[in-house]
Amino acid sequence: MDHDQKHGLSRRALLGATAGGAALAGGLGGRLALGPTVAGLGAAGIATAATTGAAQAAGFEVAPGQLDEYYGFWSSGQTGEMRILGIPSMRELMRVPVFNRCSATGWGQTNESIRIHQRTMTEKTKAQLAANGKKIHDNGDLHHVHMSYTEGKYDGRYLYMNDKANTRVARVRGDVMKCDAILEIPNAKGIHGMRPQKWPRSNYVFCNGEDEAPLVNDGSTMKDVTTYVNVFTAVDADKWDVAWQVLVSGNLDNCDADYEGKWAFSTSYNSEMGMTLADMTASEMDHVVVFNIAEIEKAVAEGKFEEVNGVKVLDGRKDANSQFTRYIPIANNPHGCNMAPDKKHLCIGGKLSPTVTVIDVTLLDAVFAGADPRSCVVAEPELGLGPLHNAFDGQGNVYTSLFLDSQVVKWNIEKAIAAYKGEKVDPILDKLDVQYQPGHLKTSMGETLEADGKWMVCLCKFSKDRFLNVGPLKPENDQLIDISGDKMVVIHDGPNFAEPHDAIAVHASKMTNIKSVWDRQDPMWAETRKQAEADGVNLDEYQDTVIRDGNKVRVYMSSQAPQFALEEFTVKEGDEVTVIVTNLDDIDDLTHGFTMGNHGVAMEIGPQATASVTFVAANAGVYWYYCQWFCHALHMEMRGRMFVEPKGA
Ligand code: K7E
Ligand code: CUA
Ligand code: CA
Repeated sequence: MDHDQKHGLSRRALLGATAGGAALAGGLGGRLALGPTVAGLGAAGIATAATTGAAQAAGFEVAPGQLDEYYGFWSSGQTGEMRILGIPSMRELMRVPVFNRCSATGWGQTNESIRIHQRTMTEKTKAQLAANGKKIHDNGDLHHVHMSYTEGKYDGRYLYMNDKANTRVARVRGDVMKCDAILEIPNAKGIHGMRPQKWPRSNYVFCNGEDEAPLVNDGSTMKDVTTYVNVFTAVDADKWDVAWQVLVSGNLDNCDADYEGKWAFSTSYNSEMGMTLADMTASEMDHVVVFNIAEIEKAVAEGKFEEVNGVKVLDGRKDANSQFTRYIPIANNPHGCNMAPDKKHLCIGGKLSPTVTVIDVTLLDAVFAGADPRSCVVAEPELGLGPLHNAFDGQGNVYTSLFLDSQVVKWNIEKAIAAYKGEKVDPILDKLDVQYQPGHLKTSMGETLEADGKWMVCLCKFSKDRFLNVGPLKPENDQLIDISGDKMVVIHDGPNFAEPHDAIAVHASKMTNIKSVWDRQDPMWAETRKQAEADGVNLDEYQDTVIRDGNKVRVYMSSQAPQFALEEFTVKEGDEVTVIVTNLDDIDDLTHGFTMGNHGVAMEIGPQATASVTFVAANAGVYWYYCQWFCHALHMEMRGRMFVEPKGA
């Protein structure tokens, strides 16, 4: 296989970076009690640099101490988090909680994370949550992760993701890999397909509402489906608010955007507006909706919208005959929607049809001018059973997952176009068995103008016999595939917990702004800082202050390995206690934690970070708190006592 050769150069470049990183760790290690161990690791890292040849012979394997060439950003489906894997090693590097409650980091429990959850929460949702004794939804169904773009290329600023379960989208910062914004989308139901704008930059994040419901969903109409609508939403990616919405005919499944900033596209599997499986699959044709961004922006600027729940809504349904949308007929129940990096071709997975429909987006102006909507279809190759998603190598080829055939098919766009014109050419170049039932597949940099055709990850829905049996619930199987040659080759099976739908592979060179230590002034805890100032506490210095404010108690304690500034504090039964911990350590990888025993309270405090958590001290007694992040040889000793005095004492 020519793979090793092809990857050799960049791998060596990466090794250089590793050696530098190891030297740095060794230097910092001296400041830790655990210094010798860290320094030892550093030496091992340098040693591997000499064994490059052996590592390359091992193919995809990234030897201990070496770094991956790509960051893989993975969705986790119903787990609700974003994951970071290395490609090609397929090692899991990090989990970033977003819609889920995280036991390790306190996400969903710290005041900082609850504020992010609540900032855009509607009053209705707040009331519904309160009725259930909750402050936030702590589950999500995160299908799609995409990175922000500048001129069709990844820019490393943000990752965007959807929550189908609770109709939300969220944003993760590219510098600290923490979620900094969640948005509950009004009017729409079940955000599924989601993509950032690619050109000129990601000003919008486009979001598909999958589920049909009355626009004013207050119980006044429920079973009359003629009152149901579906909503396409453009989120302002900078303000993190809804910019505008367009009502559409039929539901919305997956979406993508072009490389010119002119269009957005959504597949619809329920143009029938059916409420049963039989009704949803009744028609011969469904459609792809094309959104005309310029026309929509013009109408919004001219005030030609209706305001619904504080959002600017335009009517792009078929009957409205607007210039906002066009409906391109596609064989029944399409699914994937992927824009090729040739800037020209949009590929639609047929799902129930064995075809992928290729739309030439340069022909869409004519369609908006009145041409037959199907006139933009330039190819429709028959590829196999259950085509779902498409990925690209930047060389004119497409990789399509075949869910029912459990295969990936590699085919050529130009050949498919020639065949559509009647020429006798077979567009199919290769077929590969995968294990089993693939959904999304992702090529390295494949959703950008820098598609490089090196690797593909195929996210299989089933793993059956591929791993040791772990009970009725099996892992999924994310398979690494070498696409650098003519033939696709499965290189690695990657078990993964429920349930990655989608992923992107971003070259490590794009992630230049990742930090190892927080800025003291980070906006994440700006509000906590304000409270501290009001309390006369300086969060940049040693803190051991307890402030009583009626029955509210604020406990400020800084942490420096291996000690909390406070080794004890006293509150009264029934007090609402807020513990604010600032980690004054500024060493790479020196995270502390704060766990309050028997109170269901735990959080992460990264180097130079502040985190806070609020709970009620309900029962009198002695409670130990401790640092749950192994930070020092005396980490076990990093603990203290909370005394809860009986009421009236
Ligand atoms: Cu096909 Cu939600 Cu992208 Cu799953 S979707 S596979
Ligand atoms: Cu601090 Cu463990
Ligand atoms: Ca249908």
